[in-house]
Amino acid sequence: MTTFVDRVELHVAAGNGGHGCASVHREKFKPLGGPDGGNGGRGGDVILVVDQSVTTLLDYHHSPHRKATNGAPGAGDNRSGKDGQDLVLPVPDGTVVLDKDGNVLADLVGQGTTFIAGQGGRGGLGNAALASARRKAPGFALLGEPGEARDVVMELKTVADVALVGYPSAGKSSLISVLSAAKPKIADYPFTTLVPNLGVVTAGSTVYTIADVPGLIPGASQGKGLGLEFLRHVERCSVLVHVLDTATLESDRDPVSDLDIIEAELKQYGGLDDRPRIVVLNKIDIPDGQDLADMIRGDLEERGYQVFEVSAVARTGLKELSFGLAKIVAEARAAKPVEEATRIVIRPKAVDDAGFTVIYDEAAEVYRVRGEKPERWIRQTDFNNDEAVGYLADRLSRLGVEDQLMKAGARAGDAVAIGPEENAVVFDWEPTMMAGAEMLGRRGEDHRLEAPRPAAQRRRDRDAERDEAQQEYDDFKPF
Ligand SMILES: Nc1nc2c(ncn2[C@@H]2O[C@H](COP(=O)(O)OP(=O)(O)OP(=O)(O)O)[C@@H](O)[C@H]2O)c(=O)[nH]1
Ligand SMILES: [Mg+2]
Repeated sequence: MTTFVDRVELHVAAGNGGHGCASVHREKFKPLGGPDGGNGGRGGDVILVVDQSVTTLLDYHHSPHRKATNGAPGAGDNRSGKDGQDLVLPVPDGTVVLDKDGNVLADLVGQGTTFIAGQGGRGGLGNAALASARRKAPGFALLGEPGEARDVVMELKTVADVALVGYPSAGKSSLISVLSAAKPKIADYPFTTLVPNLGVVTAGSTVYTIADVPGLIPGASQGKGLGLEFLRHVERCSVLVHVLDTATLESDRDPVSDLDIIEAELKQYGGLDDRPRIVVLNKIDIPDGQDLADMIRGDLEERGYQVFEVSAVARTGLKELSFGLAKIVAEARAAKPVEEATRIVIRPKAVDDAGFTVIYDEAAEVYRVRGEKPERWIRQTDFNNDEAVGYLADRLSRLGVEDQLMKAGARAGDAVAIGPEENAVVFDWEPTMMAGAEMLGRRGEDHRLEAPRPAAQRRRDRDAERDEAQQEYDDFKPF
């Protein structure tokens, strides 16, 4: 059997951010100038976008690995690295994106609906951007962050107004080919259609889409034939059309029992009871077919079905059918809430951007720090560069990580791990004096015993205190 293409696994890798550059401005016969290392470029995102001209996931079946380009590293003379290019992947309307565990990440319906499947890494800052009054000439730059890499599963649930269901060879694809401009494959053997065909029908002022589904047989809902997989395409359609073959040569079949069997399969599959249905008796160009249609028509109408007699080959009854469907589609649309404008699906952030947690992991005897920022800063740090490591310690301290470690009971020399358990950076903790100074006040003094000081004196004291803390911090070599 031809490979199944409306469910594919896709491996996306967003681009890595470019590293920042550490460079010092040089000119002939001039003293060394300031830092002039540029920033690294951002890595490209991998973006899924609904494109209604795309109808299958076949492309992704053939090449399931997709990567966006990396950001370029920064360079001297304040030159920023170029951003990586986003990789835009067109997907059919109705593509559902799931993670490996089957959780729905995005349900992409409507032209232009967008989902960022892989986020590009940030570029690292160059030393020019890291310079400050305190750190006039940083001898380091930040590393670019790796782009997000992940595996997703994409499933297609065709979005059409009308779904044609029926036995193999009932003439579903033939009907689409004569009602619309679509040219699906038609043949006299069962299971000609392996993925749904979509056609656009214009009937008066109503334009609607019609899809066929691979032929169904008894037990389809249990996986017989092409099975249940394809019934998911029906889920998105608002009207169901039973296409019944009035001229089948199989002796054990007739249109009414075919209808009952397909209905039983739909029931088994579930969730389709509320969809309006009509019946199309096809192949009435064959004399026996017309006779049979005449015989059963009343029966079907009694059951409440609106019945259309057609021949896809002789092209009879098609106008009545297409206008009849237009009416039902218009009613179904009127009953549905107005369609939203193009949606952009944004994934919620797992962790609060500014937040972090510190917990003591007794089993491993380590303090664990988790949080978006601390983990990002770790990735950005070149651990071969002492200055870069000092900068990291400074950032962590300013975020309050050191304070929290102290509150959690950490002492100098304790193991601290930042990042996910399987991929953490572990180091022996040396509290920086910045954190210590804030926590404990000036050593050798007790604030409670202090006499009130004039404002100017307080300001001078505070400045001195800060300078002292800064000096201690500057002298201090963490890790
Ligand atoms: N005589 C006659 N033959 C028809 C008519 N409609 C379809 N057929 C023939 O029936 C056979 C099956 O038609 P398809 O349109 O491929 O049937 P299908 O329902 O799409 O079948 P699957 O894709 O296998 O489920 C083809 O040989 C068609 O030419 C019709 O109105 N009259
Ligand atoms: Mg077909």
